[in-house]
Amino acid sequence: MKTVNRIVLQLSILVLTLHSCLAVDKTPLRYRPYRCRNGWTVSQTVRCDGFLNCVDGSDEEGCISPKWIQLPASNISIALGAFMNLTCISGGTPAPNIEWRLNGKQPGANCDWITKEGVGLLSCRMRLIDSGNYSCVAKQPKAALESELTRVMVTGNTCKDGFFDEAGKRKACIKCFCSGVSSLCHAAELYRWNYTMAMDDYKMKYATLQNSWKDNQAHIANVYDKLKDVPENVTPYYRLPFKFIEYQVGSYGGILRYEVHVDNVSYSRDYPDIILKGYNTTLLFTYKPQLLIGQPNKISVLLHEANFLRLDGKKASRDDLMTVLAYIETFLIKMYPLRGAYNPRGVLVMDASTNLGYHGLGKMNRVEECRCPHGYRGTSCERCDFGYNRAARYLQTGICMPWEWHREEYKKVSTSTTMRNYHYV
Ligand SMILES: *[C@@H]1O[C@H](CO)[C@@H](O)[C@H](O)[C@H]1NC(C)=O
Ligand SMILES: *[C@@H]1O[C@H](CO)[C@@H](O)[C@H](O)[C@H]1NC(C)=O
Ligand SMILES: *[C@@H]1O[C@H](CO)[C@@H](O)[C@H](O)[C@H]1NC(C)=O
Ligand SMILES: *[C@@H]1O[C@H](CO)[C@@H](O)[C@H](O)[C@H]1NC(C)=O
Ligand SMILES: *[C@@H]1O[C@H](CO)[C@@H](O)[C@H](O)[C@H]1NC(C)=O
Ligand SMILES: *[C@@H]1O[C@H](CO)[C@@H](O)[C@H](O)[C@H]1NC(C)=O
Ligand SMILES: [Ca+2]
Repeated sequence: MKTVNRIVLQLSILVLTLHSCLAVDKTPLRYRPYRCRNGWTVSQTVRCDGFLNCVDGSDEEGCISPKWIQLPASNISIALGAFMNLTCISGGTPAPNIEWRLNGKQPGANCDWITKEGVGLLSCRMRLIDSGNYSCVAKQPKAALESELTRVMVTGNTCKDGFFDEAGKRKACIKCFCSGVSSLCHAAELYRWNYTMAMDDYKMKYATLQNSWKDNQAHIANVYDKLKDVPENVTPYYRLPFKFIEYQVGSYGGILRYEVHVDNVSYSRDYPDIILKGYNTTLLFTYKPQLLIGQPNKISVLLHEANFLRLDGKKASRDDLMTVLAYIETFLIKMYPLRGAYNPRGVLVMDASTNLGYHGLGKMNRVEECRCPHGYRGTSCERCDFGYNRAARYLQTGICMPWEWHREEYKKVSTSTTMRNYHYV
C-alpha cells in the first residue's frame, strides 16, 4: 500500500514538474530501471530515497552523497545577446540531477537546461538583467549540494550602469526605477493595449477638492457615488475606478486620451486637469492650450514625467512618476461644465501593456523590466512576492519582508508595554 502511495505521489510530482518547467527543462523523460539484487527492477528515481522498494532493500544500498567534479569559473563576463553555456558535473550514487539557480531562484525563460548522469548543462541567451550569481545544485532524493557561486557579468549595455536603452527607434537611456531595490533592468518585451471606459460608466465615482487646494494641499474633500450628489459651485472630478488605480507601471510612456467639451470661455483654470496620487506623492497635469468652444477637445497626455508637476511646483522626476504609477491610489480627471451643468461624456482610453500577445498597436518602448531581489515581483519590483509583506522601513515605499519577520515584529510590539505601536504591524 505504501509503495502504491509513493508511486502516485511521484507520478503527481512528475506531472507538476512537467507542467511548470516545460518551457525550459529540456531533459528527455524516460524510464530508467534499477535492477534489484533479486532480479526485479524498480525505477532509478527510487534509488536511495529512504524507502525500501526492492523486497531485499538493495535499492537503498551503496548510496554515495553528491560531490562536485567540475564547476564553471567563478567569474564570467559575457556579451549581451550571446549564449552562456555552463556545465556542472557531480559524482555520487545514484547520479544526481543538476538544478540551476540565479540569485537563488530558478533561471528564467531565456535559459534551457538538461541533466543526465550527474552532468548538468545550462544554456542562456543573455539579457542585461541576467547578470548575477549562478550556482548549481546536485540533487539526490535525500541529499542536495549547492555549488560555489559563479559571478556572471553581462557586458554591452549602451547606457551606463543603472540605465536602460529605450526600445524602438528613438533611443534614449532611461534610469532604472525598480522601486529602489535593484539597478538592473532592461526594456520589457511588452505590447501596447488599452483600457477603455465610458465616462458615464456606473463604476465611475466623483470627487471634490478641499478649498485649501491652492496652499498645495491636494486633499480630496469628498467622494460621491453619484454626480447629482456633488454640491453646486464646486468643480467635480471624475474619480477613476479600480482598474486604473492598480499597479500602473506598465502604462509608463503610454498615452491617456479623453475628450472635453465647453461652450463658454469662462471655465475655471484654477485647478489641474489630472491629479495622480500614490505613496504620499501627488502629481498634477494641466492642459495648457486654450480649449475650443463648441467642439470636442481631444486631450491626449503622454505618461511621462515632463508632463507632470509636483505639489511643490517642481517638475516631476521619473522616480516620482514611477512611484505614483507603481502605488497609484487616486486618479482624478477634472470635469468641465457644458450648458451650465456637469455631465459625464465621452470615453477614456488609457494605454497599458501586456505580454499576452500583439493587439496591432505596437510595442511599449519605455516600460522597464527589473531583476528583483528575493521578496519582490512585478516588472518594477513594485509588489511583494508571495510570503512577503510590506514593512515601512528604510525606503520611502517600504520594503518587502517575509511573514516570519512580521510575526516576530508583532511579538516584539505586543510584548512591549507601548500598545500604541500596534498599527505598525
Ligand atoms: C571577479 O571579478 C571581480 C570584479 O570584476 C573582481 O573584483 C574579482 O577579483 C574577480 N575574482 C576572481 C576570482 O577572478
Ligand atoms: C551554447 O549553447 C547553444 C544552444 O544550446 C549552442 O547553440 C551554442 O553553440 C553553444 N555555444 C558554445 C560556445 O558551446
Ligand atoms: C553575488 O555574490 C556576491 C558575493 O557573494 C555578493 O556580494 C553580491 O551581492 C551577489 N549579487 C547578487 C545579485 O546577489
Ligand atoms: C484601443 O485598443 C483597440 C484594440 O484593442 C484598438 O482598436 C484601438 O484603436 C485602441 N485605441 C487607442 C486610442 O489606442
Ligand atoms: C459664461 O458663463 C458665465 C458664468 O457661468 C456667465 O456669466 C456668462 O454669461 C457665460 N457667457 C456666455 C457667452 O454664455
Ligand atoms: C509625505 O510627503 C511629505 C512631503 O514630501 C513629507 O513631509 C511626509 O513626511 C511624507 N509622509 C510619509 C508618511 O512619508
Ligand atoms: Ca528506495
